[in-house]
Amino acid sequence: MSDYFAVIQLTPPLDHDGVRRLSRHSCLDIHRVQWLRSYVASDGAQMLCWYQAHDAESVRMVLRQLDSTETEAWSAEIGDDTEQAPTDDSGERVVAEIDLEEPASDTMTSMRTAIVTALGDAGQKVTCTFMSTNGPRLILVVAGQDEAALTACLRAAEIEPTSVWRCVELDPKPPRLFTATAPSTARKIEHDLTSADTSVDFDAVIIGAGISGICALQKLAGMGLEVRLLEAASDVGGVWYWNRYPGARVDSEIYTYGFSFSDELLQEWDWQELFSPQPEIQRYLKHVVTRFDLRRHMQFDTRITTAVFEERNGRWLLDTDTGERVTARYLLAATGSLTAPQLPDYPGIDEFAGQSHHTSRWPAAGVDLAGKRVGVVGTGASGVQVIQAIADDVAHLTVFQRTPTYCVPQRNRLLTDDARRQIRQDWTGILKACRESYGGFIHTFDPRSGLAVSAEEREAKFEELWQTPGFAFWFGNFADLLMNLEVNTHASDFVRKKIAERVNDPEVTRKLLPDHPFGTKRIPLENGYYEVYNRANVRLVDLRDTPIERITPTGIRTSHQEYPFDVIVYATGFDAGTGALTRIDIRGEGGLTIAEKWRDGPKTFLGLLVGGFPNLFIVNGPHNAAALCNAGRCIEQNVDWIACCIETVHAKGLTRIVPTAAAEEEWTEHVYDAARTGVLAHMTDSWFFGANTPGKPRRATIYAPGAREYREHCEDVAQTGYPGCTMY
Ligand code: NA7
Repeated sequence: MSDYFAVIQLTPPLDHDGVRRLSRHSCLDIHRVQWLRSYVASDGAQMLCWYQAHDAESVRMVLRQLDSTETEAWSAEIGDDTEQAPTDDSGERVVAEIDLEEPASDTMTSMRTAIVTALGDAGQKVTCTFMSTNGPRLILVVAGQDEAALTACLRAAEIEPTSVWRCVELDPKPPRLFTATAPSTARKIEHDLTSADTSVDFDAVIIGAGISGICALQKLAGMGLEVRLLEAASDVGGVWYWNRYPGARVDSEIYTYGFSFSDELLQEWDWQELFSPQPEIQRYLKHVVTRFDLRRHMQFDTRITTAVFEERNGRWLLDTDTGERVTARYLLAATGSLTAPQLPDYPGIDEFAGQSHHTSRWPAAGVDLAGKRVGVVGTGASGVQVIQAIADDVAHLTVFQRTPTYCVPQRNRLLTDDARRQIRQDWTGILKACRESYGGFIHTFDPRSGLAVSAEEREAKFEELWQTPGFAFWFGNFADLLMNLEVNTHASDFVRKKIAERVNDPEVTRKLLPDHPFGTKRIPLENGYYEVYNRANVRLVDLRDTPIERITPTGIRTSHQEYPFDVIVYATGFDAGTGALTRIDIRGEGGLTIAEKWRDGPKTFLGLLVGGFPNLFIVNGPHNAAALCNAGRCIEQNVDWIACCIETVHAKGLTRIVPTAAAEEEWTEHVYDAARTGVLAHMTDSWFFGANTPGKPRRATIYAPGAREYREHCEDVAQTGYPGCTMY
């Protein structure tokens, strides 16, 4: 991070509260720009701001976003030869802007020192200097309010200032943005729906206490909104609350996954493993809500059953399964994209007499699998984790596989003190790398084509990636891995070879070898998964050869035979992207439900807004890069954008935002077109295209161009005044 300053001409002049609001404006976060200080001219028409950011362009983008026209942003060196303002300081200042003829920075440094010394000798206390590193320009901030005296002193030192103006240094604490008075809990249903009451219980209600909900709550509450978070579960965690199955573990390098909004949090939380298990992540999330005092905004064991947008009042009316009703101006669905569990529709599924559990509804008390006959249906990311975790404990394990997948080694390890120290030291660079990458991960594509290198080099690269932890083989591979089928085939062959090397029985190997292009289905990360099939107590059933016909009271019957079980584990995934939302009765304008709206596939604007559903924001929903992203990183991007959007609506004195039909159509087509490019055009069956949910239209739920391109689209919309959205 470097320091930047900007001189902003205010049109129209803002009052001090307005400027303070800008100093904490959520749009700053979109570009990771931190406002440090501001000096506002007495006539309110001009201000000097000092920011920290990665580059001047980020600052310029923010300035454009804040409607601050006629602005300049300069990278600057902050002078260290100035005096601190006294603590009882009135904050009154005079700013002198000086355009110098000599751009060389060493000359400027000595000139600045000379000017500061001369002014000091003349009794002027320079509190701060900004020396532009892009041009011959110096800005001096001097305590007091005497413009004429400062000008005279400068002239005495043979310096002619370009302009001198009186100002006050503002304390950046923002006033409250919103004014709803929140009840301490949701209310029993009591509203008279026919009343014209436009008040709301809360500025915003968030559905879900997973990482999206916690992130959104921290952000919106920090902006001064009255926020209530409602969660069906009994505690925080979202997927990390529900996915308690043995072996559940994150697939992101954990230090890239946690929240980035607090340096203190980064410093004080010690991650234990490179890829944390579920309990550790849930502990972290509990720590975060306690640490930032967020629990007081949360209500658990409360499922929102109905959400109706009242057009007349411009508010969301929410009913819960506990018989309560709350109203809110904004509704944030932090419901997750892989959270609506899906059981297979096999006949007899309710007749099984033993225990059966979906991986994402695993009993909190655990399930004793020791010495049991266990069947696992499904070999996606969850199935792979549970299979490799339990194979040792159970008496016998039968895996029912419908489609073989490419798994790559996770290479998990314990994090040492040294590793944690290094991560903290590199933190800014790590975040930047994730921000610039395709999937928000630490891995970035090799810019070369897989065809631009020799076969030996390609193989060596594959081997290097294979040895690297995490998704390196997927998202650190050749740039055209997902665009060029020939490159992809080389990678697919490499992984198939690796699988074959690890499995002893050729017939089992045959069943395990995938035939779709690598990376067109979610790649599970594994720790010893393939070796499981060399065990005497493990058997693999290929459902393409012998499909399941029914679940019986004692087990699973395929077209070939019946398999008896004590426990059946359904690792059969989720109604992805849309399921969490369509399972709630959400009604927008004209009473249309979101399930009806999305009958032929999701339609969204940026995957964040939905036409006909004003003030509904979706975090990590369909058509949003977050689903195929390092969730922590992309969710923060989503939340920052939403916060900026809400704040912009509010700053305009308006209360509603909804995308236009044309903008929604355009984004939706863009998402679908993008999913038809490269190897994804094969549309391999998976949740990426809703193919795992019977009866669901085969439409992309993911945003194929990736997190970086997605972010750029979102930023572009915000910077250009939200074209495609109606604010009213
Ligand atoms: P996934 O990745 O959707 O995997 C589900 C698995 O279950 C997959 O192997 C499916 O086979 C299989 N499946 C689904 N329905 C059936 C039926 N009816 N019969 C047999 N097998 C079935 O879900 P996960 O929970 O593993 O992972 C979801 C995400 O969570 C993952 O992407 C990560 O982001 C975290 P298929 O391949 O469809 O033939």
